[in-house]
Amino acid sequence: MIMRVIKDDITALDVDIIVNAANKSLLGGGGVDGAIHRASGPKLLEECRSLNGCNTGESKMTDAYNLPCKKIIHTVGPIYYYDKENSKELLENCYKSSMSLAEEYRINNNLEKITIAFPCISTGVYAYPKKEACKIAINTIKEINNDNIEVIFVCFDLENYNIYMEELKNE
Ligand code: AR6
Repeated sequence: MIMRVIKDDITALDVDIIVNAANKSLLGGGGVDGAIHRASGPKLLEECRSLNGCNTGESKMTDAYNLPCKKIIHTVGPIYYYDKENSKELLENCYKSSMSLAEEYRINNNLEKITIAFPCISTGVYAYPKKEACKIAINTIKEINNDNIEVIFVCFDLENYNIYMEELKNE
């Protein structure tokens, strides 16, 4: 299981799949979602409109249009103060459902290995405590233990980057 962390803008990455921290409408928003829609272009919104939204913890895949990556997986993280005691399971489900879609993509395209890049889901507007969210991300990916998918955690802010560096040191 390869996991690593970088500090970067996820829209710039030339990987197989990037994950978007979207909302249930899948029709765009602020934060990483806004950045992805701006960089990908209007065709992304058009495709997203056809998906009829997405439940919290679930994921849907689209093309990447003007982005350098090949596909985008849109997942909906929990809203920490709204989803409350279900937040942990819902955040785990985001990583699980995204990894399932990524594995399906890998198999359908006869690829030996792929790389997926995750943002720090729910740790912005949705206010999930960063350290807890980081532990959930790492542990969920570790449990899935898929050697054919390289996972990159993409941190935009220095605080998340330092947390991930610290947590991954112990892996
Ligand atoms: N690349 C990588 N990470 C980024 C980027 C970027 N370009 N921009 C921000 N981040 P947020 P959420 C980081 O708020 O908490 C949207 O409006 C950011 O520093 O984007 O899941 C959606 O439409 C933070 O660590 O997502 C939803 O309504 C992380 O991405 C809502 O926000 C997540 O922050 C989702 O909230």
